[in-house]
Amino acid sequence: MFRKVLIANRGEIAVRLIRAFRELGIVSVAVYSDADRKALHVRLADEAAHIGASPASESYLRIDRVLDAARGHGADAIHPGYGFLSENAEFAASCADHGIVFVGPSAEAIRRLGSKTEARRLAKQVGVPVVPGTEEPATHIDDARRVARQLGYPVMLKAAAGGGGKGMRRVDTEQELESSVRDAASEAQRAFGSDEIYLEKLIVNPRHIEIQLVGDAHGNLIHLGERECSMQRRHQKVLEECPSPLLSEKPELREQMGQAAVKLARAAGYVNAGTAEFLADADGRFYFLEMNTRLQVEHPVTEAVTGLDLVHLQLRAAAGEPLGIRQSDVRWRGAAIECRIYAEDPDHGYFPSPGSILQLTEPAGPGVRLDSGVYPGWDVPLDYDPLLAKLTVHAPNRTAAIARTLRALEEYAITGVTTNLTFFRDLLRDEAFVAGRLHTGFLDEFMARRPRHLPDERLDDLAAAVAAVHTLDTAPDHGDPASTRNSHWLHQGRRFMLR
Ligand code: MV4
Repeated sequence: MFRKVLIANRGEIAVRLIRAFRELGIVSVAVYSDADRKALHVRLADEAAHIGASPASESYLRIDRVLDAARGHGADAIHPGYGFLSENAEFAASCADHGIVFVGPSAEAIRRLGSKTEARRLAKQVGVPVVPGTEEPATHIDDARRVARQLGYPVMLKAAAGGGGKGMRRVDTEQELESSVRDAASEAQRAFGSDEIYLEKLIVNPRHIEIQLVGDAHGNLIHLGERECSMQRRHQKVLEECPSPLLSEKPELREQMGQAAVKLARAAGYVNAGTAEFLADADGRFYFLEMNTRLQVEHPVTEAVTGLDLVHLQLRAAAGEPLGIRQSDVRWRGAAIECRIYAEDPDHGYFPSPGSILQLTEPAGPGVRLDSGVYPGWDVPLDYDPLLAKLTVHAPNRTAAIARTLRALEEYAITGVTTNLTFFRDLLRDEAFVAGRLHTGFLDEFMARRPRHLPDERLDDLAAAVAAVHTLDTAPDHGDPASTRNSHWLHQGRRFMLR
C-alpha cells in the first residue's frame, strides 16, 4: 500500500479521502488555493501545499503545480477526487511520466471512454444496448437530415466530445434541424474544442440509472449495483438513491444492467472505480449512455447499501493489490438516500449563495452519514461549486430511509448562507417522490407545484430571537410540536435558547 498520497481536490471529497487514508495508515497531502487557505480539508490533512490563486484554472486545474507539490512532499500517488483533473487523460499520463501513481484508470482508458461516440462503438461491438442513433459525425446538415429522418423526430443532438448534458439539444422537427446543428456544433467547439456532433433518438422522460464498477489489475472486475440519479436540475444531480425504485420492482433489470456494464468495462481494459450511465424508459428498456472514469459525488449511497468502502478499493486497485472480493460476495442491504446540501437559493433560480457560515448544527444518530467540507466561521468561496456537504442516510427500506432523511434534515441547521435544506424537507414529503415515480423531468415539475417560502429567512431569525427571549422570561408553552415541525424559525429559536 502507499505511504503518502496527495489529494488533488478540495471540499467535502478531500475530507472524505483524508478519512480513508487515515484508516489505511496513509499520510495525506492536501493542496489549496488562496481562497482555501483556511479550508477544512487543509486543517484535517497531515501535510498541505499551496498551489496558486483562487480561480481553479490557476490552482486545482494546474497539472504542473499539482505534480510539483506531489514531488515536493514525496507522495507515491495522487487521488484526483471528482471534477477538476479527475477525468483528464493528460494528467493521468503526466503522473505516470513522473513515477507517481494516478488513483484511477489508465490514460488510455480515460481517453477511449471520454469520447461518447467511441464508447458507443465499443458498447455496440460487445452487444450492450445504446440509444438508437449513429456514431458518424452529423456536423453537416445533409448527413444530419438523413439520419434524423431514419430515426424519426424528436431527436437529440449531442457533442461527441461532450458529457454531462453539455452541448445537448432536443430537435422536434426538420425545420429546426439546420439551425440546431449549427448552434450545437459551435457550442461544442467552444466548450470541448471539437465541433463533432452526432444524433440519437430522444427518449422521453427517462430515468437516469448508473452502475458502479470496480476492477483490479488482476482481471477481477465487478459491479456494485445501481444508483438512481433522476433527480437533477440543469444536469446537476440533487438527490441520489440506492436501490433505484424502478429496479426494486424489476430486479432482473439490475442483473442485466450490471452484466452489460461489466462487459463494456472489460472490453475497455478498465481498472479502478468507474460508472456506466444508462437511460431507462417506462417499459424497462435500458440504453448505455456514457462512462464516468472517476469516483462519483454520489458514491456514499452505494457504500451504505453494500457495506464496502470505494476509496479503500480504489487504493488497493491502484497499488496493484487484488480487490479481495468477488461478484458473489457483493450483497445489497436496505436503502440509502443522499441529499446534496448546496449554498444556493432554490426559490431564486438556484442562485449561488456564498458567504460566511455563522452557525452550524449537524445531524447525527442511527444511519446518518455526513460528508461535510465546512465549519462555523468558514467563508464559502465563490470560486467553486457551492456544495457544502452531502447527507447520506441508510435504513432497512426506502420508506424508512425517507423518514430518517427527514429526521436528519430537521436536525440540520445552517445560518449565514442560504441553503437548499428547506427544499429537501419539501421534496421528501412530496407524494410522487414518496411513491418513487421518478424521471429526469421530475424536479422541474416539482418546482412548479412545491410550497412557496418566505424570501428572507433573516426575518425568521429575528422573530426567533424575540420569541426565545420571551420564552426564557415567561413560562414556556411548547404547543403542538407536530404543527411546527418544519419551521425555520423554530430551529433558530432553539439555537438562541441554547446559547
Ligand atoms: C438523453 C436523454 C434523452 N434521450 N439522450 C443528460 C446527461 C447526459 N449524460 C445524457 N443526458 C440525456 N441524454 C437521449 N437520446 C436524456 C438525458 C437526460 C436528461 C435530459 C434532460 C433533462 C435532464 C436529464 C437528466 C438526465 C439525462
